[in-house]
Amino acid sequence: MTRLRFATVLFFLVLASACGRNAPAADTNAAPGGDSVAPTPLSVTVDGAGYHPSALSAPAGRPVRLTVTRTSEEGCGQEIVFPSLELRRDLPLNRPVVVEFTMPASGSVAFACGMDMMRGSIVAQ
Ligand SMILES: [Cu+2]
Repeated sequence: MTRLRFATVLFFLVLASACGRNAPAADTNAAPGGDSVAPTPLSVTVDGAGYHPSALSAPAGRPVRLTVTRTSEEGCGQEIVFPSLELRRDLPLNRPVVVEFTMPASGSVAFACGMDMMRGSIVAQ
């Protein structure tokens, strides 16, 4: 009989430990470690008159998330070109297009329409 009682106690002990999983929840709000940097959000619109604004700035050497929206059928803003980045994007009317890149350590990132008539730039600072 003592053997059975021992087995019963053991059974409940196992059961209790199996249920004892109230460990603190994983910290999902932990800040990302290291040097990951959130991109600088910038936005520009383009219409028949050009880019608005045409002069922007962003921290040197840091990532940029530039949203470009063409708001007019006038002009030739259907395409935006970033010569120094060898980057080219089509701009559908009223549809924001996101361009992500890293700012140079100094100088600026220029952008223009496909024919290099309308121009703008982002200065690294
Ligand atoms: Cu043009």
